[in-house]
Amino acid sequence: MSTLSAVEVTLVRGDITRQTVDAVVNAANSSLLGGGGVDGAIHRRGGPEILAECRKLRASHYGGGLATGRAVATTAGRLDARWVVHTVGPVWSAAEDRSALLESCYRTSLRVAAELGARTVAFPAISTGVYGWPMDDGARIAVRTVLAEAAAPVEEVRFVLFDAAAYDEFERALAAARA
Ligand code: AR6
Repeated sequence: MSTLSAVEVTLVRGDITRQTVDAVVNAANSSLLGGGGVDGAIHRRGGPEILAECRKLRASHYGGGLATGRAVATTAGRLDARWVVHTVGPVWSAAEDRSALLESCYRTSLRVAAELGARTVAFPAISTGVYGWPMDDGARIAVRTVLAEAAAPVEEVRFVLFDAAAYDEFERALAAARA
């Protein structure tokens, strides 16, 4: 069992595409070819270089797309970051517990970022938008997984929350995890 990491976990309310970090995590879909929400914002602000690399990934190792819970990195284009780590969250289901897949998104994205040498990593609240995951549970899984898994060279994990409600849920989850 891992102890609480020395990695600093911070919360910011705002737009993930405005962050200065080494790696920005994208809540993508398995096509890797863009979409709405965070994905749309990252491609819009990051520019066509990101999509060009995603297309290359689809033409090589990821012909069938990126599986749910997995992660892969590309350039960050014009974002103030070195890499975008694309991950595919699970769609929320009331009938089936898909928490392990959401945990896997955070764990695998952290691993990919760490392998690249990232010291600062920004995450959105994966799956809590179009994919319908309840914010309280999504925040709990995000915080718990990052506290357990983040390790050197990562020094800071920053959750970038789009609105006050999301920020409050993450604040609650972080306080509960540290209690
Ligand atoms: N910065 C930070 N957070 C944001 C931003 C932003 N610029 N924009 C939205 N959010 P979503 P998902 C919040 O829908 O649920 C895409 O079409 C948003 O309020 O981006 O994993 C993909 O291509 C929510 O809390 O991702 C996939 O098809 C959270 O980020 C699908 O959506 C995640 O919302 C993925 O759905």
